[in-house]
Amino acid sequence: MSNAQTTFIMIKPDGVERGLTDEIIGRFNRIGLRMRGRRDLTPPMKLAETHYAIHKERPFYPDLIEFITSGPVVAMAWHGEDAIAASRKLIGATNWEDAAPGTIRADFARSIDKNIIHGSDGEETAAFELGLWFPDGLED
Ligand code: D4T
Repeated sequence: MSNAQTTFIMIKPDGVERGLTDEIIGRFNRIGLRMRGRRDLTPPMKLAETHYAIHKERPFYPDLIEFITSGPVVAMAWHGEDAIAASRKLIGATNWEDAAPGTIRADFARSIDKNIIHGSDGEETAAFELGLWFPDGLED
């Protein structure tokens, strides 16, 4: 049975600054996902606050907003079979110390707050985040 999904992926400012964009895009291509949109931008404050609204009450929220608006990110839409779970697996656990070997965070992240990349954690989140970052829609 097919379960085609589109998920929202963002290379965070630390990933872009460290020159990991092409490496990361290569990994998504290699697991068979297809890019349906890409925006390179420094997130405006309001966009960052809406994206992370769910974390508003958490102690790390102010630093998280400051970090995500600190420089360019690469916002992307990736499509394919079980794209949400497949992407989360490729990315690895939030904390790099718990991330499985060979995942993006295990290979490149060395702190929990600057952890290179974001991926939607479910279908509802993916729909919300894709609408937020790609208000003009996606490519086929
Ligand atoms: P994102 O949303 O960036 O893909 O991360 P995760 O889905 O893996 O993790 P999350 O939603 O729990 O955390 C969102 C974001 O907050 C940062 N963070 C998280 C932090 O700075 N300190 C913390 O203690 C936690 C839990 C990292 C990711």
